[in-house]
Amino acid sequence: MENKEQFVKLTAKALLLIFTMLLLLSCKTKEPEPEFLFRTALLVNENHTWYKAFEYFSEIIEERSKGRIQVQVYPSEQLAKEIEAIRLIQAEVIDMTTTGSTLTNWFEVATFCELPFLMQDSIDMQRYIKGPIGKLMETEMIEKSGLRALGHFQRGERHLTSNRPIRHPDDLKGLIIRVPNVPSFVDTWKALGAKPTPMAFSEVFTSLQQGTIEAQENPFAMINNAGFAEVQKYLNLTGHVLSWVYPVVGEKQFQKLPPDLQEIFLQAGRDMQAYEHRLFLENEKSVQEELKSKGMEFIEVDKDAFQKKSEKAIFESLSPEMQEIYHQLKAEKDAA
Ligand code: CS2
Repeated sequence: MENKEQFVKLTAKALLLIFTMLLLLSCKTKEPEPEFLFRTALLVNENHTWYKAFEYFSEIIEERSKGRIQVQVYPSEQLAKEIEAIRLIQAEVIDMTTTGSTLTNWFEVATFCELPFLMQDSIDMQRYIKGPIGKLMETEMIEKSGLRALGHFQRGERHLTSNRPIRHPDDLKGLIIRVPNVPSFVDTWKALGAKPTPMAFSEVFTSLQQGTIEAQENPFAMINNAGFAEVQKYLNLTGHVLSWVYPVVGEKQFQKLPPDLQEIFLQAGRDMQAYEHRLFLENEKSVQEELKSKGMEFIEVDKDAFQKKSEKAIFESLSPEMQEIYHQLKAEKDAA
């Protein structure tokens, strides 16, 4: 008798459990599934302005498309490293990322968005982005790499970090420095006397910690974001590159959107750019102090010596066609 009662109780419990699970499942299926899902691989972590900008993009696009488009953002190269991300977007496995001069591996003209010693200030940069070179970059990007630029993110100057102070190129002798997978970066640091090693961004921290590399170079924001102050003592103010990156979407994926959603997508891209720029300017105000408070020592360097020693190698690394563009850009700059 007792057994029978227990059996009934247990069956009732089991039925209740099954009922609840079915209810949950049915609730879940009632949530509208997005018609279009865009997966984004970023190299920075959640605290960086690029990540925050993509979060914003995701919010506004979901709202404006009334849930038809959803954007998922994965930080810290969790989904893919930069080069891999580009290939995965081309294969339509993922859909969005940020990239810049790494695209030189697909089309040469991309080198100009991050060529050492080319741009001096944001005025130079804006002139290039909006001028013929920027237009050419965006068309080549679609044709040669299957990516569409949704705007651009302006970056701060790149500086060298290390565990011994570097004031002059002579101090670089044999220094193993990580550079992104960008040919002009390799040529520049070779000419300066260091040993450049191309490596994905997410591997840099551990490699510095383990001593397989001794130095790296990036803007203040990235140095701070990646926690390099924990493994690097000196921030040598080389300011050797001023650059921008593009938030991009796979062109094939973009073309699958109906015209009304394409419009929403492009407008959200423009809004994301403006949003990121505000965050970038805010962050630039405090980031140097933050790095100092984390123990980094800022070192003034002989910038001219760096430029003079690498200029020729940088120019010679360009194909004749790109050398022609280089001259045009310099002439434009002098005329401005
Ligand atoms: C980053 C990149 O990997 C890095 O150091 O700063 O954004 C780098 O500038 C790129 O590879 C650009 O395409």
